Amino acid sequence: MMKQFYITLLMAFAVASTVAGQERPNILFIFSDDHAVNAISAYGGPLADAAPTPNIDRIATEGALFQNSFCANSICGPSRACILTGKHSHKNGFLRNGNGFDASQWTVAKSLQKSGYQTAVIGKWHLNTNPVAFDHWEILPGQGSYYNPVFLQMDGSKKQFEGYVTDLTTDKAVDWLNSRDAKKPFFLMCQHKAPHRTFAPALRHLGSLDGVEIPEPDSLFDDYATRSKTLPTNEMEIDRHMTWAYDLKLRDDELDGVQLPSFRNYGTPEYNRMNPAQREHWDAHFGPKNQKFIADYKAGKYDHKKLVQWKYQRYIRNYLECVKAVDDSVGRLLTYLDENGLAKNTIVIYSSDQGFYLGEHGWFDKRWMFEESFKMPFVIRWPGTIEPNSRPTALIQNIDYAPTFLEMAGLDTPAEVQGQSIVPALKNSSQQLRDALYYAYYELGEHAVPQHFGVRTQMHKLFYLPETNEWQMFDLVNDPQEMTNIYGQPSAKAVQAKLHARYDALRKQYDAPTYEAYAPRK
Ligand code: SGN
Ligand code: CA
Repeated sequence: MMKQFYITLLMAFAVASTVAGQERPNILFIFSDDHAVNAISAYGGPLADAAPTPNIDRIATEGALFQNSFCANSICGPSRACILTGKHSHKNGFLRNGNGFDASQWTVAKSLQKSGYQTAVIGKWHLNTNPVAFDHWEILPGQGSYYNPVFLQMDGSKKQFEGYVTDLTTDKAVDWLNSRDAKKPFFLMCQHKAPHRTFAPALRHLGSLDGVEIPEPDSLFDDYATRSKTLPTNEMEIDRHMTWAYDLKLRDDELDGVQLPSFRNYGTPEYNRMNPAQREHWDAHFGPKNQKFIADYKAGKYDHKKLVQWKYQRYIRNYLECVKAVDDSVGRLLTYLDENGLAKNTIVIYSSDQGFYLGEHGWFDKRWMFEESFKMPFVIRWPGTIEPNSRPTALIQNIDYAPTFLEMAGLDTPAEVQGQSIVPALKNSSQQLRDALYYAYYELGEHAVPQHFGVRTQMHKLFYLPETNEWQMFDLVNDPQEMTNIYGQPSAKAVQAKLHARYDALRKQYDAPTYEAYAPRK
């Protein structure tokens, strides 16, 4: 009798959700590349006053800003694969940039599309196989280019477009929104290349931070003492590894005979792509600044410290100017939703594939499980469900996005998915979802960051480097900049044992491979 009652109830529910199907929320996922939380003003970091991001902040004001959002593997392709599959890298098979995404596996796009969502992805993709289960896609080949970029088309052709990549990606997203079937809910991934290396801003933003004071991070001159012995051999220092022409926008033909200490020379691929008018704009901005720098350098005004400071300022200004166009894009999309009556029933998310070093520890790039690159921004607006100005503290990870989207769309999550829906934390910002996160980084080459595997709780972090057999442990409350490894310290003993136990349990839970399975070949 009772059983019959439940079956009837279930059937009624199924019918109701089909009817309500038309009401299912749209999901607008705006995603950028290498955008650190410290470069989003809503996160309140040290750059917030110098370079505000009003449009991204608007999402946070009208919705939620997750304070503890992390990636599973701090690198581009792997992060995207985690998002699509809801699984850690060793399960979705995309462990390193350069792998090919196995598009035959389950993805969230497949479920959404099958259930009647219109799906599209525009912009950076970086998975080396074509998107599957997207009704529409138009993606950048590989890393893509900033100026006059090429986009891969669904018919296999490549088309070049005049303009700036962030603006073009937004134009294409808007075009798709205009052309979609308005009767169906949509899932749109609008994925920017910016502010990824080579940190090339929209021309209209060049110089927009001139005269603005940009503070240096405390650890710009980190000496890497008290942590893994691998840190000094990483190749991501602003001091020793930023390249003059490629990263710092000082071309060989502007050096006026000066020999600058340099790591490598990758040339000026973005400058080479520009048309004459674009180059004129670029040169009007950088030319006089470069001339002054070279003259001062010749006059002996740059000691080592000053040179690093100059590089940091040049880098951070370009990076933050790139962010401005991303923020403009968010603003355009929010306005589009407002003007088309879509704001109420569209969930808007802003995130980025991983964080980035903005001079912290003297670095650029990412990869490490240290906070700056481990953290992913995650701001989300869902009118009626999320209280405005929410600041959830739950530990979330990119493997959670797929099950979250499924719950938003009223769909079941396949058992193989390892992440969990964050919807409970959207409804209640003090809701916790887990007590610890697992992290795994498998890359081999560029920037010389070694493989490492770890666990993070609300207050601590523990990770292991198989190549050097080193454990690193940090007290995130008392040492938020992670300057001192406390592994093995007597006072850390109890917490250390607990972290080891959580780490082992998570590796078991996620069926993590042995360290040897993907170790670099000697
Ligand atoms: C490129 C960059 C690296 C960067 C990787 C990964 N070099 O190879 O600096 O770490 O991408 O970035 S570049 O000369 O091509 O700019 S990721 O975000 O795509 O994972
Ligand atoms: Ca990236």
